[in-house]
Amino acid sequence: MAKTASKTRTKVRLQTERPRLHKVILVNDDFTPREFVVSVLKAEFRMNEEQAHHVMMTAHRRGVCVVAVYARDIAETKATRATDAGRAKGYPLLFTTEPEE
Ligand code: TYC
Repeated sequence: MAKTASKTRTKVRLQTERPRLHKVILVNDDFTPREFVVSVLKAEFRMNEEQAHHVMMTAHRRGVCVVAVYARDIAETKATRATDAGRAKGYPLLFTTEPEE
């Protein structure tokens, strides 16, 4: 019986890959008051009034705006907290996350 040649190849990774960062994305809607969106951005993402207003207006005009990037668990926690702040007031305010390329 012929012997089957078998070689094990081990791929050596020289560096540990960094975990991908995740974007927090603000989604526009027709109901949440602008000032409330600004207040959530200031409270949850440590923005000043000017930065928060700019991000809110970008989402308002374009439909979405990237708010910030974080490690995945931090991005998800902040998006959930910010979305919950709107829900607590009965607003459909939505923050989502997605991995960076
Ligand atoms: N479009 C809302 C309004 O006119 C304001 C708003 C902006 C809501 C951005 C959500 O992500 C948002 N009241």
